Amino acid sequence: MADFILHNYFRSSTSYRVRIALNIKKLPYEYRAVNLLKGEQLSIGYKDLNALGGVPTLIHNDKVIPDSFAIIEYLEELFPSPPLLPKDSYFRARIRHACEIINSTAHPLGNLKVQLYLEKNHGFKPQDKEAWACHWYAHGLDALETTLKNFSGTYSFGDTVTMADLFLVPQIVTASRFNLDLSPYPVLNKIFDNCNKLEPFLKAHPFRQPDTPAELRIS
Ligand SMILES: N[C@@H](CCC(=O)N[C@@H](CS)C(=O)NCC(=O)O)C(=O)O
Repeated sequence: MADFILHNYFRSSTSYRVRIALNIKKLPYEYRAVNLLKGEQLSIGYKDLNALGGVPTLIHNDKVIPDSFAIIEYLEELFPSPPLLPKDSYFRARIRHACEIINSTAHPLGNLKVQLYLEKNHGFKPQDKEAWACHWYAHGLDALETTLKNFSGTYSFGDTVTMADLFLVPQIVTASRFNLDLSPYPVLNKIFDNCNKLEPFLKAHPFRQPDTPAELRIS
């Protein structure tokens, strides 16, 4: 059995964060697809691994680690090279704050379970769901644009990839899927383009995964 098994879904932005981290740290893993559209995240077997019924979940030598942030911090502690956080405590705090803007403000409100709830209980149509997601994604990305103006270089924090980039890139990909206008974010777009020149990011892209449907697949 592989040392690392990643339960994830090609299109999930939280899964995408972890795939980038594993690629940066050069840790091979077995890919186990959890099809969110079929509700596989809610099966009893999967919820034994991840009580919230979300992806990703990492299994490392039989140890179960749910949640992308917990997984990335775990990998960073066990495999500190190359680092995703600098040594300086102030910058570590600011990077975690940038991650949190996405992790707790932008991403959760566009999540599938939220969308389904709005559809079922409040009669949201596809265009209402898109407008809802875009509103909250913009709320997070506005704050991140303002924040990263002060810290970015080639990447979110200076010229070295950090954890913040692992959260930003998947969120931009998701926001563009929901047709959010990304033109107000020149700093974020610059970082996005620079990250997407790097192999660990390219390899982790949703359209290059084993469960990517044939019609979406890119080389
Ligand atoms: N904070 C969690 C969130 C996990 C999460 O919500 N993942 C989404 C996919 S991006 C999911 O599994 N959604 C399933 C659903 O909404 O039913 C993490 O970072 O891992």
